[in-house]
Parts: sequence; structure tokens; C-alpha cells
Amino acid sequence: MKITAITIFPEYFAPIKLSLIGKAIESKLIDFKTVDLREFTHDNHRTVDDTPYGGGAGMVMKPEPWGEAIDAELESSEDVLDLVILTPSGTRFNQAFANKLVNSKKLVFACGRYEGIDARVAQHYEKVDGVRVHEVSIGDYVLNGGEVAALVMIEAITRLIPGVIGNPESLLQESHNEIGEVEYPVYTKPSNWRGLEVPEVLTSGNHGEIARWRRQEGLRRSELLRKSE
Ligand code: 6GU
Repeated sequence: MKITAITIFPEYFAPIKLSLIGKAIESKLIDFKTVDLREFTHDNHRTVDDTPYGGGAGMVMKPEPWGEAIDAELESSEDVLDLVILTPSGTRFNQAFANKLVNSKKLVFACGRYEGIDARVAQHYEKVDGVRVHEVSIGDYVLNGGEVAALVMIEAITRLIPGVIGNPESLLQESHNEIGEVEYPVYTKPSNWRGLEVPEVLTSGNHGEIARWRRQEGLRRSELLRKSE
């Protein structure tokens, strides 16, 4: 999978080389790069923003640098491109969406800052062959920019690529899996910690009982979660 993050802060993506994603990049399962949006400006100040038409607070990201940066990604690739435009007003990112995007050959994250990217950028690429546009938010709160949201999405998506995670079974059992249930609580040694005992069933050796208990606890947690939403 090829992944590009277009941003005015490429340094935000430094942590990507850590841990499992870093290993996946080393082993060429993932090809990750950042693109500095300012490389696609043509004035001395390398301007990427301007005041909003219609007035109001804040600045809006100019469409031209985005157009040039995204076109360069299109031209350098024969694959269909999934263009993810990060915005708090986008569709909420979730596990189902991660499961869908893991099938992408090429993902381009457009990390907006300020009050967002000129709306014509999304509008334009909706009409371009070989591009699928997704306007995405990671939750109901406002961040300073799309970079952290892109990191969240990249982690959620790339860990689903076969070979990225050591034990693929852990993908099936974990929270928000296909059946939409949340995981059961987990315990390890010592069996008594600060007066708190591990549930007896887990030390019983009865695998049928253990599986039943875990399903039940998982369901209980999902119900509690739904109630708190
Ligand atoms: Cl994708 N961007 C920004 N700026 N804020 C957000 C977000 C994205 N998702 C949730 N909040």
C-alpha cells in the first residue's frame, strides 16, 4: 500500500517510523511519504492560506497548492487513488471504514489546517477519473489540523494489512470486530494484585466456560458502551 500525507507540517509524521508500522515500512509492506504543501506554492512567502470569501474569522487554505500537490500524486501512480480530506465536518471514521480502505492501493491524506481547505478541491477531485474522494472526521471535537487525524487513520488501516501485525488472530478477537462487539476484560499475572483477584473462571482450565464468560463480558461491555453514547 502506498500512503502519502500532504501537509504543511511533515514533522508531525515522525512517529510513523516507530513500532509495527515502522517495521512494515522497512519490510516494504507500506510505502509511506510526506509531501510538503509549501513546495507547491510559487510566491516568496510560500503562502498556503487566504481570507475567506464572505468574511468571518480565520483563514482558508488556497486551492492551487492542493491542486498541484494532488495532481503530482495522480501523475506518479497508475493506481486508483483514495483521496482522504481530513475535516471535522467529514463522515465519521470507524472500523468499517478502515476495513474498506485497507483494500486501497494508494491513499493520499490531505491534512487541512486553519478553517479548512477551499471546498472546490473536494468538488474538483470528485469529477476526476481514478480518484475516490472521502471527506473524513475522526470524532466530534475540533483539532488544530488533520495531521493527528491522519495518523489515527493510518494506524487503524495499516494494522489490518496482512503481515503488519505479528498475530493475525488478534485482529479477529479484538474490539469493534465484524460482529460489532467490544472485547472482554483481560488479566495476567499476578493472580492477586492489590487485593484484586482474577475472575476464577479464567484459572479453571475449562475452555468452554472461559469462552462463554468472555462472550458474556464482551456483550455486557458493548451494552454499557451503547448506553453511554
Ligand atoms: Cl479530520 N480535522 C480536524 N481539524 N479536527 C477534527 C478532525 C479532523 N476530526 C475530528 N476533529
